[in-house]
Amino acid sequence: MSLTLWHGCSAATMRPDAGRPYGLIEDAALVQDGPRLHWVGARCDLPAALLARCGQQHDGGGALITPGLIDCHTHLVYAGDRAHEFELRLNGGSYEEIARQGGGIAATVRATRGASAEELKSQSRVRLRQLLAEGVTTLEIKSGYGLALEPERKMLQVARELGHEHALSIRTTFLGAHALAPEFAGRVDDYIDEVLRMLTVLHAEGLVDAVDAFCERIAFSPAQTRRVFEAARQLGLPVKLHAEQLSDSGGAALAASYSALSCDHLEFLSEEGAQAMAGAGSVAVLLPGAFYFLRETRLPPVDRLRRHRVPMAIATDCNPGTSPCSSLLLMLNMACTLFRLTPEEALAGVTRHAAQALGLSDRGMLAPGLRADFVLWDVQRPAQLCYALGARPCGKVIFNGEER
Ligand code: DI6
Ligand code: FE
Repeated sequence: MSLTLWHGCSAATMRPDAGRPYGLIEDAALVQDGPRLHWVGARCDLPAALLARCGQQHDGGGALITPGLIDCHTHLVYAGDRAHEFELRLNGGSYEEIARQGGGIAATVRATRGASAEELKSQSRVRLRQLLAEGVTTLEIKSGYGLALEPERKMLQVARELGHEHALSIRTTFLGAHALAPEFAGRVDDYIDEVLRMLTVLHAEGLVDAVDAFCERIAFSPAQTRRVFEAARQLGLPVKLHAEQLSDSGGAALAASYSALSCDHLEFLSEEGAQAMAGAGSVAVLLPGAFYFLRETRLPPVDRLRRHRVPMAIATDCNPGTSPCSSLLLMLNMACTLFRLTPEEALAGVTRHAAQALGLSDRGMLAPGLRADFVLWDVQRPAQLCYALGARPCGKVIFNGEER
């Protein structure tokens, strides 16, 4: 089979071993063999024999090529929105009032339970397409607004179907332990029993790639989280955790003891937590959209993460309550402006490290043998992807070797 050459471009390979920021190659050539990259390097180093095998040749027109972007933490499948709560609060309404009117996560659970699978899919598709338009080629989607078997299954099925309808990869995460189901008020441990039952069923149906929980004073305790992780381990599923978002409950160290793929949020991460994550190889997923939208003041300990060499990923956390956001490029900017990541760290956070946060070793960089998922951007330098607000620099997107 003949190969395809891309030239007339620069390439941010994001390879850490390249010895240059972003693994940048100025005058680059990429050779793809169908769905895989075959050769990536400087155009002048492209072997003549390889060039001769390239049946198709594309001139990138000076584009910057990066790996396809990866949004590794979203709650993208949900029904309704919470704009009304947003408005109430800005008109002086209190949390109690909003809660009394049935607001918060409970409102989204009601809307999601009440929506048909088709309604849920069409509402979620709008957000998914916004991410697609920004060069996202891999997307994680969590359940957690069903909180009972049928609606959790519906959410995961919708997520899988969206993946089949669009040219991108979707990874599903079971987040039954997101909030207490209303039917279980006052009986949290009984709800965890139910979460374990749901997990077993949904895993058997092939709907679960990973397991997550919300470990926080307002959600589930470390002991309850541990029960969920034990069940995941029995099923051979990797775990992740919403940890240390509003307080330090030791969730990151607990997750690390289960070799978590990632710990997410982490504003209150301790020294011990960071150390445990480093030892376990867990990725720190930072979510600047939630930090911004909740007007948090406690920053995630980026220097601590750097010191312990914990890889940092960046994601949208797309959800109706705390991060109503479907722009990963905006998150790149916020990771830099709010969290003071360098543009190189931010870009690694939506490519190489985001792949690692999902346990995917076949993507996130431009290198031979990896998936041919890449984006041609209408920019000259990688930092421009982090710098501009509201720009639409995404040109061609190649997914699984084919133009999308
Ligand atoms: N942490 C959060 O901040 C969100 N979920 C989570 O685990 C809240 C989601 C919502 O309000 O709908
Ligand atoms: Fe989240």
